[in-house]
Amino acid sequence: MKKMKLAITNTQIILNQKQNQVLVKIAICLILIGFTYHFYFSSLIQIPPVIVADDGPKLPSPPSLPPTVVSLTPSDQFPENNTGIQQGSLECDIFTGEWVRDRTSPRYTNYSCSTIEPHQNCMKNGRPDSDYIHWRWSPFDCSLPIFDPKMFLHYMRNKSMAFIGDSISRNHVQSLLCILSQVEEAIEVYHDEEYRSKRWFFGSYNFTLSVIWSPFLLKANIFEDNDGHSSGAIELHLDELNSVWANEFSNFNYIMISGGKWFLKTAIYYENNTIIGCHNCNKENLTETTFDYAYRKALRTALGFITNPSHKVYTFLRTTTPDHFENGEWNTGGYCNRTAPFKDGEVNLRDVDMIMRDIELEEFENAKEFMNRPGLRLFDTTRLSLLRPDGHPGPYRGFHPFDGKDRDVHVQNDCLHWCLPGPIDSWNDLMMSLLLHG
Ligand SMILES: *[C@@H]1O[C@H](CO)[C@@H](O)[C@H](O)[C@H]1NC(C)=O
Ligand SMILES: *[C@@H]1O[C@H](CO)[C@@H](O)[C@H](O)[C@H]1NC(C)=O
Ligand SMILES: *[C@@H]1O[C@H](CO)[C@@H](O)[C@H](O)[C@H]1NC(C)=O
Ligand SMILES: *[C@@H]1O[C@H](CO)[C@@H](O)[C@H](O)[C@H]1NC(C)=O
Ligand SMILES: *[C@@H]1O[C@H](CO)[C@@H](O)[C@H](O)[C@H]1NC(C)=O
Ligand SMILES: *[C@@H]1O[C@H](CO)[C@@H](O)[C@H](O)[C@H]1NC(C)=O
Ligand SMILES: CC(=O)N[C@H]1CO[C@H](CO)[C@@H](O)[C@@H]1O
Repeated sequence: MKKMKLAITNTQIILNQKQNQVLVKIAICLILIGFTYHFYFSSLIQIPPVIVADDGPKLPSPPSLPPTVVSLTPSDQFPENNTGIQQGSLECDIFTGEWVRDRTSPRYTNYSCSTIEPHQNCMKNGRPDSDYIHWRWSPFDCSLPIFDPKMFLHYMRNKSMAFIGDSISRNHVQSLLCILSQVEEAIEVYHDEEYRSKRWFFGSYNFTLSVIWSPFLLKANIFEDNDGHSSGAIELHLDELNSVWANEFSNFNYIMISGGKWFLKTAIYYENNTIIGCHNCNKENLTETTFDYAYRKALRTALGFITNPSHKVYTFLRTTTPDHFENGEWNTGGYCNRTAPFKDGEVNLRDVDMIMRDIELEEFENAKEFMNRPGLRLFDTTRLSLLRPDGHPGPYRGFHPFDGKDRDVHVQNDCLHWCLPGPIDSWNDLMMSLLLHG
């Protein structure tokens, strides 16, 4: 079979260039941008450099952080094994495998789950094919049980879990909510003004689930209005965390954090409150700095905080999510109309995703080395996601996009987020497996 490769195109997927009005409107809800509203919190809450909470600990400066030996008393142990659920070690690398046919009906539908956000509700939006729903991730060397919502909620009794990242994190949480709704309908107890951060409560289990929008994990000033129109480069503080999640960090038992595509944007980089460079600015007096520097620094700052011995939050670090735009990018007519998964070897990671994942792996290993306790896990979904070009909304991010229109009319495609139900549901199988066999 002929090797199919996704076009390796410009790594600058997200451009902050001024678009004409129409494109700007289209771009609002979009894709790589996720949500492009004014960054409400970080511009209001200024945190002093390095210190996150008023009474919080100083950020260590990895990688020179010395391995601090602390012995945990039993009550300090991770909360993962106080449920009586049998735990064991993973039998294999669950992230290496293939997508296999799954003829059982999907775990939820647009009927059974009422909380699917419109842009990911492909069924309701009229996507004509449904084959993409009938696959499940299967590791080569061991079996991966299907996520058991009852067991998960039992496990999470009296606990709190947060997903911290960009709109892909919200995509993941939605999948989890839909699956859990088979057992209990969560009550939404909080949302921010822009509906980017939300919190739900499962009353019968005293379980709190949050999603916190923090696409950089760092303190960032984002100058975009409600129409997604940028009036200036993002100001990114590479050595300061976004206080929205950092101040609340110790209230969580589990977190899933991730970085990603936002780091490709035009941004001015700060360290110690001083400009140290700029990505994509083309300004003479600013040193052009590549995004990988900022990405590495961001993960190092975040992981340095997380692995601080005074913290004991079980943490998943999710690797980057590849998109599947073909014959163009999100803003240049790219689309994703495949209807079946790739097989291993049929597709290669693009440069930008490879660079990001390599940084994630290196910083993860680096952080793990300095942490002398369990509770930091790599959630390495990059490659298994790469194999699913068929799982994106494409034009069906909108409601019946072609109704009353010529099929050739240009419709904005989303080849980054995932349809619900869809491939991202398997991420929960993987998460459960890691929780049980951590
Ligand atoms: C669910 O999707 C189907 C099309 O697959 C559509 O006919 C129906 O109206 C949708 N229902 C809801 C409640 O979204
Ligand atoms: C949950 O908390 C309640 C009240 O503190 C306690 O009675 C119960 O044993 C706890 N359950 C678990 C599984 O920790
Ligand atoms: C709910 O869980 C919290 C810990 O997250 C605990 O402090 C509280 O007592 C629990 N409440 C009940 C009613 O079990
Ligand atoms: C950070 O800046 C302050 C002055 O603003 C300076 O005193 C301090 O030495 C700087 N720290 C580092 C690590 O560069
Ligand atoms: C760069 O030059 C512009 C225009 O001269 C000026 O406004 C800005 O403050 C300069 N930035 C730095 C970091 O020197
Ligand atoms: C995808 O779209 C392209 C361009 O419109 C078309 O040539 C191709 O046949 C389509 N593929 C599928 C599987 O529909
Ligand atoms: C890893 C670990 O400590 N697992 C234990 C969790 O709790 C069950 C029941 O108490 C034990 O059997 C496991 O050994």
